[in-house]
Amino acid sequence: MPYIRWLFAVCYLTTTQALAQNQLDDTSQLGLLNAPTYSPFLTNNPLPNGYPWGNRTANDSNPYTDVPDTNVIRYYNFTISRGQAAPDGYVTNVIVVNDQFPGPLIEANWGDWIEVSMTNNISGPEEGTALHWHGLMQSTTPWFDGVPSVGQCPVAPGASFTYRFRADQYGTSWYHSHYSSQYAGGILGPMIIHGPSNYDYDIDLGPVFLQDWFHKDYFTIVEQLESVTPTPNEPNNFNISNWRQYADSNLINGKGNYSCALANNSQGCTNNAPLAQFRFQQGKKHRLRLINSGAAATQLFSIDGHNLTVIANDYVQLVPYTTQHVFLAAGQRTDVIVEATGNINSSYWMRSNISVICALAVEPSNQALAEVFYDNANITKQPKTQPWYYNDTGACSNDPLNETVPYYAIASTTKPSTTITLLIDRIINSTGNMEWRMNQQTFRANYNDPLLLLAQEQNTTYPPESNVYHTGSNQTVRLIVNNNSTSQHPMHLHGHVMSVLHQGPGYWDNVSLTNMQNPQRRDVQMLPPSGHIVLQYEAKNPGVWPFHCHIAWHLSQGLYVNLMEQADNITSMQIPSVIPEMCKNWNFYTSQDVVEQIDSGL
Ligand SMILES: *[C@@H]1O[C@H](CO)[C@@H](O)[C@H](O)[C@H]1NC(C)=O
Ligand SMILES: *[C@@H]1O[C@H](CO)[C@@H](O)[C@H](O)[C@H]1NC(C)=O
Ligand SMILES: *[C@@H]1O[C@H](CO)[C@@H](O)[C@H](O)[C@H]1NC(C)=O
Ligand SMILES: *[C@@H]1O[C@H](CO)[C@@H](O)[C@H](O)[C@H]1NC(C)=O
Ligand SMILES: *[C@@H]1O[C@H](CO)[C@@H](O)[C@H](O)[C@H]1NC(C)=O
Ligand SMILES: *[C@@H]1O[C@H](CO)[C@@H](O)[C@H](O)[C@H]1NC(C)=O
Ligand SMILES: *[C@@H]1O[C@H](CO)[C@@H](O)[C@H](O)[C@H]1NC(C)=O
Ligand SMILES: *[C@@H]1O[C@H](CO)[C@@H](O)[C@H](O)[C@H]1NC(C)=O
Ligand SMILES: *[C@@H]1O[C@H](CO)[C@@H](O)[C@H](O)[C@H]1NC(C)=O
Ligand SMILES: *[C@@H]1O[C@H](CO)[C@@H](O)[C@H](O)[C@H]1NC(C)=O
Ligand SMILES: *[C@@H]1O[C@H](CO)[C@@H](O)[C@H](O)[C@H]1NC(C)=O
Ligand SMILES: *[C@@H]1O[C@H](CO)[C@@H](O)[C@H](O)[C@H]1NC(C)=O
Ligand SMILES: [Cu+2]
Repeated sequence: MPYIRWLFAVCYLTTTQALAQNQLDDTSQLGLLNAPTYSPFLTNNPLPNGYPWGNRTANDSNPYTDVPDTNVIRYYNFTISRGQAAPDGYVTNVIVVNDQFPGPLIEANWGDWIEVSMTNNISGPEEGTALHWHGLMQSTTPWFDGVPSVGQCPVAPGASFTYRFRADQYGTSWYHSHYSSQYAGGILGPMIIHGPSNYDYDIDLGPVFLQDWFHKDYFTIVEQLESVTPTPNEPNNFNISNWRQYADSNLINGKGNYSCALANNSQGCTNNAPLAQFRFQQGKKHRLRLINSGAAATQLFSIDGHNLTVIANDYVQLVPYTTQHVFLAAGQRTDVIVEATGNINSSYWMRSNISVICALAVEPSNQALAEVFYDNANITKQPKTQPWYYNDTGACSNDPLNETVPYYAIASTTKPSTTITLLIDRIINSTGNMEWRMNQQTFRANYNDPLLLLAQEQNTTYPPESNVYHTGSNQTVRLIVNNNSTSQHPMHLHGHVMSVLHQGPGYWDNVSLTNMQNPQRRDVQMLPPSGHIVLQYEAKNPGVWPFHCHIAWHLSQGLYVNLMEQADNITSMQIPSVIPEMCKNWNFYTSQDVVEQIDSGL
């Protein structure tokens, strides 16, 4: 395997002459002025009240229990393979879907089913893979949540696999690979699910990916993160360079700029690569669907001279509020409405900055720019606008909980059926490797033996590194997460929306709760450095559900637990035969080839 990797690197070095920004199939119009705009599919019949979701509204239809039956399936074919691209002008090796970076859009109406047939064509070297559909509930289909060792085995090299799941939430999200830190290499794409709106707007400009970008391929980064301390007599030194991976640049819709002078080897590097562009129509209200698809960094988004009206966080619609900056952690989404109040000939900078107080990034390439052109603007001239003032205090946390109010109110109970307290820390273990832990235990996936299949066979006893917490038949689960580290952690729960009952510095005081009559809900919530969050969720979705940090490198190093929910009900579920078949396939593959599982696996 190392030999094949080396060969691959040599081929790469000899073929990097005169490469354009993107060596991939550039049929995607994401980030171009002629990008499409979006609206609900109105073709399926009948259309009660004119919409596929009938008379459901954002304010009086429960988004978790009242999913419409549209009887429509949206089909997609994905092929995953290696390629090369230069999103910021610097040529890197990538792994992508359908030769596109970012990958193709998945689009559906609320209540549709989505069927994605994917083929793993990753070769030179080969790797397993799996795709996760971020933020969906996967109620009755936990095996299609896309997490190896949990609901499925990895999809083996050369194999195909079909995911079939419900568009059971509406709003903005994305899909990404959930195999090691593979998504940082490019396996990701947008997901738009149309549903009722809480705000009138004119033009849906669609996905706006915000993403830190690394020139080293993800595998090299993970190898370095997994390396041992060079000096064994220097315990507790978390600051050695291999453990501090700096983002090389920052991208908006897969495009950015890197200063080639910073590169050790600037061969194949182009300065001033094209930036993403957006078209505004004067006087119109534009919807932008912001998605932080990065591996690590948090993003501070703004548009010069324009207010942002925030209408949703993750898949949760909010009581709209106006701001000039939006802060997104890895995995989070924010939908904003921007009214084009400028002159018809004008242009403005869109900005997304990585706060270097919150993340490791190379300056000044940590500041992503994109161009916003009004109707009659001269598109050969760059904007000349100034940023909004922002005092970066490095709080590294989401907006105050009292200021983000869900549009559809759901009260939380002060008496959950059970409470689980999780303490996050990191250590250097006895062999000199760094490990992230939850309650003193780091996580490691067993690709060959998914927990859901074991649970169905009534095996509920696993090795400690599976990090399984059983919530049994409890209906409401509270998670208290205390952070004994100076890093922030965007915590993501699969298969549920989380009510965020408190956040703040230090460990939780076991008392304070915010806005219990209608607390903020999200599927990723930032845990502040040396702080805490208190989360609560309804445990009515039988399955095994990952709860983890969405910083790819932290997850790689074990910051992950599994929550096994309603285990008694898992035994009676009809798991489709493709799940055990894919495991047979994977087991056969691993009996022939040694899989280099150098990290937690997820
Ligand atoms: C929505 O329509 C259904 C029938 O299609 C009806 O039962 C329900 O009362 C309606 N709800 C509202 C709020 O109009
Ligand atoms: C829900 O929103 C609609 C339109 O946005 C509005 O007409 C209606 O009065 C609202 N209903 C409630 C209960 O607030
Ligand atoms: C997916 O590929 C199959 C087999 O080539 C083809 O029949 C089908 O039409 C494709 N579906 C889509 C949505 O492109
Ligand atoms: C932004 O919003 C504030 C408060 O609502 C308002 O006073 C200001 O005029 C707005 N600015 C722009 C550029 O729209
Ligand atoms: C647009 O800008 C370019 C470069 O600054 C200039 O050469 C061109 O004349 C401008 N076009 C118009 C229509 O003003
Ligand atoms: C920025 O915020 C910090 C903390 O709130 C404050 O101490 C500092 O004075 C502020 N700086 C400016 C320039 O406003
Ligand atoms: C939220 O709480 C902060 C103090 O923690 C306060 O300054 C702010 O005014 C509150 N905002 C709202 C909308 O209540
Ligand atoms: C230390 O951590 C590394 C990386 O997770 C792991 O490979 C190694 O087995 C661990 N060592 C011990 C003694 O547990
Ligand atoms: C349950 O599964 C685990 C993990 O594969 C295995 O180690 C254990 O032996 C199994 N227990 C039983 C009773 O089969
Ligand atoms: C509720 O969850 C706790 C773990 O948090 C577990 O020990 C207990 O057995 C569960 N109760 C039921 C009734 O399943
Ligand atoms: C938090 O970490 C420090 C060392 O970094 C340690 O001394 C302390 O015991 C930890 N606290 C808890 C509650 O584990
Ligand atoms: C779990 O199974 C029990 C007993 O069959 C049933 O009453 C309950 O509704 C099921 N719960 C869920 C969430 O499916
Ligand atoms: Cu983390």
